[in-house]
Amino acid sequence: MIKDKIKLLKADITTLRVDAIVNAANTSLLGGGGVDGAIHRAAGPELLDECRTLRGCSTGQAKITRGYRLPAKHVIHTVGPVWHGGRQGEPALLASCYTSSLKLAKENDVKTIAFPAISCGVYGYPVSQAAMIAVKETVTFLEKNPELDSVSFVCFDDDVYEAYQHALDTFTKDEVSK
Ligand code: AR6
Repeated sequence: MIKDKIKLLKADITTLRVDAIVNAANTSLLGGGGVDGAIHRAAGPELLDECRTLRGCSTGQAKITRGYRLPAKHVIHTVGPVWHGGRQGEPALLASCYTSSLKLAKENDVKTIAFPAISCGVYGYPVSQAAMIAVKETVTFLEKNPELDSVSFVCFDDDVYEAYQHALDTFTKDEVSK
């Protein structure tokens, strides 16, 4: 079952021993606050050195680096959209963050991956809508790509956890009724 491959965690993503953690980065890929800052602090300066070679990343796209001092082997850096009210392509861009990251994971033989709630902090995306997009894109990808073993959604805040729980319940019901 797809739902058995999806986990909901309350954790600091920098502590996870997975093949790849996803970073909610900005287009420069040169670090920032929030989860991006936490990942760079935990990975050490070598991460920034590698990021400098990548020449940035467009919104909705993703790029991969090594994990350096993190327990995770890789970091997949993706750039979520800034929320401007929802009519400037934000849902498609956020969906693309998930699909681009998962595609990059597959291409790099990543079997276990953990996502933060991309765009749900400084970038202001409404959490309930973001959680539905994250879960929907992940379920669709897992249906087509069974080689991926597990996808964790890491929720730092209680409201984020509840939103993902609701989204997972929605999609779990769909799976059962198929
Ligand atoms: N582990 C898991 N989740 C975390 C952690 C952590 N250690 N720290 C924060 N979060 P944000 P965005 C949650 O603002 O909205 C940066 O400056 C946080 O509570 O990190 O995509 C970048 O450089 C929230 O739910 O990312 C960009 O400029 C979620 O991660 C900009 O922020 C995302 O919040 C990106 O903004």
